Amino acid sequence: MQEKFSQWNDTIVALATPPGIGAIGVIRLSGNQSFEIINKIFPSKNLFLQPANTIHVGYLKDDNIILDEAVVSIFKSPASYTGEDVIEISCHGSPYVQQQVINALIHHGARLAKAGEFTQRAFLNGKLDLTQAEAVADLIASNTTASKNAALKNIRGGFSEILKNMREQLIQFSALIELELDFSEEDVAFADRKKFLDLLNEIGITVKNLLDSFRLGNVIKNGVSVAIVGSPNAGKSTLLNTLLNESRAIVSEIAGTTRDTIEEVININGILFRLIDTAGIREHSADVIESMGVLKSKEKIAQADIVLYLFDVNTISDNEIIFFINDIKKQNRNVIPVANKTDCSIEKLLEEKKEKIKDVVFISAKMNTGIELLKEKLFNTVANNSSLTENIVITNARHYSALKEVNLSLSEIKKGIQNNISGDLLSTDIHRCLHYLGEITGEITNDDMLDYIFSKFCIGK
Ligand SMILES: Nc1nc2c(ncn2[C@@H]2O[C@H](COP(=O)(O)OP(=O)(O)OP(=O)(O)O)[C@@H](O)[C@H]2O)c(=O)[nH]1
Ligand SMILES: [Mg+2]
Repeated sequence: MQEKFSQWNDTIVALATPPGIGAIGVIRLSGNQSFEIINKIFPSKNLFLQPANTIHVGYLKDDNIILDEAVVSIFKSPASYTGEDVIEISCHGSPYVQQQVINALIHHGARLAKAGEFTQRAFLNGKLDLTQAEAVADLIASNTTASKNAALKNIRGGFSEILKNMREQLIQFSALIELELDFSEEDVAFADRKKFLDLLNEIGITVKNLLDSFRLGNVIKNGVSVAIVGSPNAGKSTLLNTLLNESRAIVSEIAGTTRDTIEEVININGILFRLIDTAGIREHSADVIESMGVLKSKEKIAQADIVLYLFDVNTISDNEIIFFINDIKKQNRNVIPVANKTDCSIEKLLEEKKEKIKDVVFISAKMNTGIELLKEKLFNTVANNSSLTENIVITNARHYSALKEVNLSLSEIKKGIQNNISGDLLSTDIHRCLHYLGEITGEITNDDMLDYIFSKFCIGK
């Protein structure tokens, strides 16, 4: 065991907390010489002799000069984040002090860690698989409940567990088929083809669900862009302000107030929505700047995940509304029709609109009515509560593309069985599938890919 954890001769060091002034700063040290190095600057006791997972207060000294008074936590290999001997020094939060301590550690034999190197070592030491390591980066970058939960679930190994099960089941069959090859002259079948097909179908469903979850995964990770569009004066900027609960955009009774697009972010039930207020669209404007704004609005429609088509329910004709909605739908956009200014309309008109415009949401942006319903609608367009809390959601494009390959190779295997192909060809197909599954968890990988993945981490993680 010890052998495995000494594959690097160097000990790495980095600041684990963000650079800058803070209450404390944590410096992390990992490697074979961690204790030797810390002992050189922590004279009050020999930390190597202390039990694992304990903390110690004392002065950090170099050349008899006090650097800081710090708290030192010790973790012994293999029971640490990286699997190596790890020391975490919590010193005072002055960038100057931290730099001095890091310099002293380097002076005594440590080397500055590269981005993600601690986690890379954890992965290479078998402490986590690649999906878990990637989830660590996702967790650090998470900014909503949903993105945090998705990352945490993956760190705990939910996704890895599913992949591991698939791999094990496939390996079992693959072994039986290979056994048949050894007895090829006797024409025996150890692997029950019918059972294998059932298993492939079962795995296929799981893979499909994972692939389908990527759309939601993308939303969780990157947020949803929502363009608020409509005629001038419909109340788009008012709606943006109401949704944000602040006076962000200029509102006026002059048609053509908003010229450039304005983007702001809101969090609805743990999902980020990027709201984009656009210039009101009218086709014939003599104003050059307004026309440019209109062009930009159309561009935003093309880029948005969801289009909120807002109209003044009291002034616009049904034909105009339907024409606009169809126009957006033609661009394959998800559109939510929103009838505004219901505070100055009569009940009968609203009833009529409800009948004619499918799924219309009634609001008054100015009076703040119907806004909760609109938020609910936005949320439901991308997610429902159960899939956010219960299921494993794929948020990583690398996993997604490997799973697509898994899916393809599963179909190949199935086709092969149905066509009664020979055992060795079947075995090749199964190995291809296992290869892609292994790529996701990192069982099959190469240095370039690892360097690429870990370079996206921050220094000190
Ligand atoms: N009565 C009423 N007036 C509203 C409502 N929402 C907006 N208005 C008014 O409508 C006018 C236009 O509002 P804006 O939010 O500037 O409209 P806009 O769609 O952003 O307009 P442009 O930027 O010109 O395209 C302002 O005078 C608002 O106060 C509403 O729900 N009820
Ligand atoms: Mg506006």
